[in-house]
Amino acid sequence: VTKEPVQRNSGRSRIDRLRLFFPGLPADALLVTHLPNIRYLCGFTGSNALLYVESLSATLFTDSRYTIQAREEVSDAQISIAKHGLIKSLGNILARRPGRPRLGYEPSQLTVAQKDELQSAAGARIRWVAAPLGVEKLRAVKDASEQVLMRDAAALISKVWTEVVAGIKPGTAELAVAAEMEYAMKLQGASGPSFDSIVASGPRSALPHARPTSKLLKKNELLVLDQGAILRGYCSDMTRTVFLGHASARVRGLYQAVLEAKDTATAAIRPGIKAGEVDAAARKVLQRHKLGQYFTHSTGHGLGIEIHELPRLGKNEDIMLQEGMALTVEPGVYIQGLGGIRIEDEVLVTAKAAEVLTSATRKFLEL
Ligand SMILES: [Mn+2]
Repeated sequence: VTKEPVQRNSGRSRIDRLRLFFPGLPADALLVTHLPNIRYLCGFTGSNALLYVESLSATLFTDSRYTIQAREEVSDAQISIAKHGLIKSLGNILARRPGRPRLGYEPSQLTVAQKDELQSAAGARIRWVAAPLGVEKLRAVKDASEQVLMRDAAALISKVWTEVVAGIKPGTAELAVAAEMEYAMKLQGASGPSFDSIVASGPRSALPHARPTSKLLKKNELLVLDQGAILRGYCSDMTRTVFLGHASARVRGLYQAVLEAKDTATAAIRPGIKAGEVDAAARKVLQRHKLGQYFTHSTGHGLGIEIHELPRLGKNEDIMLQEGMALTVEPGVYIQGLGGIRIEDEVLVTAKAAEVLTSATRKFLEL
């Protein structure tokens, strides 16, 4: 186990930056139950944990399977190994606090059962305060140590893709290509794929989120390959579309239009622009090519510890891009019967523009 120290930004720990949200909620403490948020805040990577953050201290609750691991991984929080359930342990602490503590919680993450259990363990004194997306907002902006991890994960998937694609031949099953891709990721040091790899050939490539099947790749088909790897806890995500055989002028034209949309949206990225404006830039290019109706999803999304994070690059999204955000840019067109084309790069928002992290060729490969 290698310890990834929790990075401090300008002297403030991540937990301290989270505490800055307390007055606005308002809350006296925050209960963090989403494991990626817990990992982000204190470094713990186990599968069972709660993080309780008060204004002067923080406690990670986990179980006895993680005694050693917690000691190795956790910074900025005390560790409590719960003997009779994590919620119960936290409830015992809350029951001893004076007054009626205002407890912030993650409404999209805390289950009704957890809420009920804590309520009964703490003697119904808790004042619940919904605290949506606080940690997620911090996570959207990657600090220097995270930027290194994002670059490395993107470099890994670029290398894996280039190697695996060199061996692709008609007669191979989509599932076999996905298996090759995910095997190669692990050989290169990834802990696994950041989502189930998409390998979609022929008419199936018109399904933006196709699952690979036992369908064999055939000559004269489009092939969409969308995959990412998790390296030291951080996700990558990249899509390329290739053709088996010689593509028609129409298919080449579609490819160039999608590439132009991706490049135009990427060029629009800088701090201060709204996420929706990046989406609009991609959409405008495809509309000019009379392909707007075939672009049926948003232009991209943030990523990091999770494959989908803030911000979303979608229509009318008002969130302002900031230096340090990691984003995908992935326009596509999907035409029933013919197939689909998507080209996806990952970028980091720098002081003035976008740094493209994924490096596999964007030339239209005809294999
Ligand atoms: Mn993506």
